[in-house]
Amino acid sequence: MLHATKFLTGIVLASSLMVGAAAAQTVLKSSDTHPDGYPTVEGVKYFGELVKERTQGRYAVEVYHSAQLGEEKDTIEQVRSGVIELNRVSMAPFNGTVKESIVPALPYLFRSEEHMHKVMDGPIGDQIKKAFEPAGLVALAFYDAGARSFYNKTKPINSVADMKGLKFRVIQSDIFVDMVAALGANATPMPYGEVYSSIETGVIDGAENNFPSYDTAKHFEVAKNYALDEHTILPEVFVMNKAAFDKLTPEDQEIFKQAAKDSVAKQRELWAAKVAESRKIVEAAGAQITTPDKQGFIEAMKPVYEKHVTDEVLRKMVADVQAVQ
Ligand code: GTR
Repeated sequence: MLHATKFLTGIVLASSLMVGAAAAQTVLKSSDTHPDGYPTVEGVKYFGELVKERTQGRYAVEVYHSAQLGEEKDTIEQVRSGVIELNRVSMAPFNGTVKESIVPALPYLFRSEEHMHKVMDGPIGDQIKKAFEPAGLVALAFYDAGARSFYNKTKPINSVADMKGLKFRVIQSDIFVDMVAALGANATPMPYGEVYSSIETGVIDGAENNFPSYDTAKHFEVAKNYALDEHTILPEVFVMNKAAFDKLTPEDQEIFKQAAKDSVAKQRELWAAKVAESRKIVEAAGAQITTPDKQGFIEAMKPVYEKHVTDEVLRKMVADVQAVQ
């Protein structure tokens, strides 16, 4: 009996040591404004799986989706200060702090998603990644977010003239405020989570986003007129707190970078499928999609370049992007 108890105690002790070893795993927190299943959430989850596998379980990633940790601007502060280690956000909220992030946000700079991929996967993308470091961040990857377009509850948009006087929520960046002003409309930057009720109550007429956001945030329920003006093809950025990254061994840093790179391919695949699915969902729910004359939008938004492309570094970057075939 005594022996049996000793034996059992031994097993309990051994298993609690194993639990102890598992608990030594470092769990990294990552934020995302989108719901579970959204391509960015799944991209980061995939990154986490690869990191876990390739570090033999020493690191794991927990994704806090659906803005559980707060709105994008707040979570950017959290990842910069190290409260959380990872974050997947749009690049637009960085426009005021990371100068080079302005370039991919410029209206109609990218000719297509293919062009954007070529630029962001090449030396200009690396230059933009590097520019996040002084902000205390390592940009691990750029993810797809398709093209942003305007939608509103008031009327269908077929030309720039139709935009006049409408009130739009824009993502939190001065460039977007100026884009809307250039079209003769009014812009209000506000957190993503406030958009639905602001449209519903008439504080604003609409907003601007891609099909998957328009769909999953249910904005199509309150703003039925979606105009495919496609003013920016702005990618998302997946960032890591720099101090947390610097603490990794060089081997682990490579594992993280490679896992991020591998997650890009996965996210792009999921993205393409989601765009098609979301378009179907919103159309079935009664969204009216118009295809306005893009040339008018391109011409009207030219002053945005004069105002925001203000130095040699940015001018060269814009020219470099345009030169990528
Ligand atoms: C989405 C983007 C989000 C968020 C949102 C917004 O397209 O994926 O990260 O930035 O737009 O408009 O706030």
